[in-house]
Amino acid sequence: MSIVFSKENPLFQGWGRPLRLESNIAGLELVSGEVPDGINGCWFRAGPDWQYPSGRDDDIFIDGEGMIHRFNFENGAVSYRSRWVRTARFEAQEKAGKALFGRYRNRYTNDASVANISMGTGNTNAIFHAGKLLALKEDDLPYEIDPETLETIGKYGHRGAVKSVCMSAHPKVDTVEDKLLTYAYQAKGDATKDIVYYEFDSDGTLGSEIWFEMPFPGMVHDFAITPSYAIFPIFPLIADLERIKSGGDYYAYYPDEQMHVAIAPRNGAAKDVKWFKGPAWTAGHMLNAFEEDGRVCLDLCLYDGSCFTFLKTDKGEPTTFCPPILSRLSFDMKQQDDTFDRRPIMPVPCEMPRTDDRYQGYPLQHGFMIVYRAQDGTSALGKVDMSTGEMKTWSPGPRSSIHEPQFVPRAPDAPEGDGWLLVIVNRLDDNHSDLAIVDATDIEAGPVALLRLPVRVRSTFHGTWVPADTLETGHHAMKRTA
Ligand code: V55
Ligand code: FE
Repeated sequence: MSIVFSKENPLFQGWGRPLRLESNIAGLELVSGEVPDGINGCWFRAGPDWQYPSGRDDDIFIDGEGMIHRFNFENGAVSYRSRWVRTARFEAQEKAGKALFGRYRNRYTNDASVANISMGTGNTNAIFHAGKLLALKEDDLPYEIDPETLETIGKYGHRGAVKSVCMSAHPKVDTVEDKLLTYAYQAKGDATKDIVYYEFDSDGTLGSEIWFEMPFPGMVHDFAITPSYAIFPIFPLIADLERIKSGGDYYAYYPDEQMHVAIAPRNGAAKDVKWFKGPAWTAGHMLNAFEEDGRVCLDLCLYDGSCFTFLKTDKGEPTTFCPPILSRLSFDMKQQDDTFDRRPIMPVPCEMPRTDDRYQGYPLQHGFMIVYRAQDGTSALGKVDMSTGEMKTWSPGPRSSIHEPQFVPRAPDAPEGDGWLLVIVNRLDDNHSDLAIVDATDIEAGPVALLRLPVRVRSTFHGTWVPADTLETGHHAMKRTA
């Protein structure tokens, strides 16, 4: 059987070339600087790769099989390991020696032999809670991964407590209270309107859940929390079963629909959910939310149209590129009507916003993100002052791009933003990646350490830092100082 990836699809060209490699590199080469003493633990990330070519030209980058990556920091040395997430889908294809699954989330394009196998890839995020490392994709339940070997243990439904068929890839792990705050959307299956919000205790026991319905089966890729509320932005990227059954795209962009924001009191019920509506804006990723004078503020990378140019409109027309602008939406929880305010925080387009996650839900001073330098695929690390919008950057050099940055606190009780940023740098012309460690309090100074991988780290989506003692005890023990 011949393995041929589409030459028509730019997805498989250049840096996107499938790598299909499980790595085990003990001791990364130090190019410059020194790995700081205080960084001990593991950085886990998830990303897509392609087990086999589907033979189609409509594959999209969010649909590759999951690869879990780990950088292990120990006594100033860093090792790297990557392993496939051995999902049911992966194993079925491995057995057949070829792709059996068709286009993104469209089960009607799958081989008949896998009609009852879920399409989850585990390619989007890796989180650690209650002693378990989980690989996530929003259309399936988590896969539990052995944090030591990165072998896949199996699908994980919180000991049967989870009634949704899937779980978001963007949970919030409260590393101070050691809780997992998460949700599922289209929670009863493809194109269903159900959302469920879950809170899990420090031992992984389900504490509370709130079920409610969306106005349409929209995309809710990420959400936000504050001490009192869970905030769900529901965008007019809508799944339509008729379109899906006819072999079309899972999602389309509906410019005549509205975005909706559902704000649920965390200790409340479905009847307490407050709804807001706005234009047909979209977003993938939230930076943070917080409460202020009876309002809820939500900071996110907002697009004035579709956030995915590979999607068409509901009428089958192409969607046009519009830049993601870090914006603040503000919701008056006492007001009677369903409107909200919007203002930009920073004018430079950015994505994959991250924070010092100990302070998720509280007003933040610092945001970290990828800023785009040009249309040639290069990018830089950005840091924004959330109150002034002032941006600082570190550029990794020519023909280079970065993955989503990861903040590591200098100590469990360090002030907000005091720590390091871990950044994977793609050397676009050199067929390898570097790992940069940047002091988060002075990113313009450049990396305090730069390490070199002998291989590419194919682009990853999201990940998590797990301190060594948390890996050992299974519990998060961070502190908030204010
Ligand atoms: C997104 C990403 C996904 C996905 C659906 O960024 C939405 C939004 C990485 O996979 O499956
Ligand atoms: Fe995401």
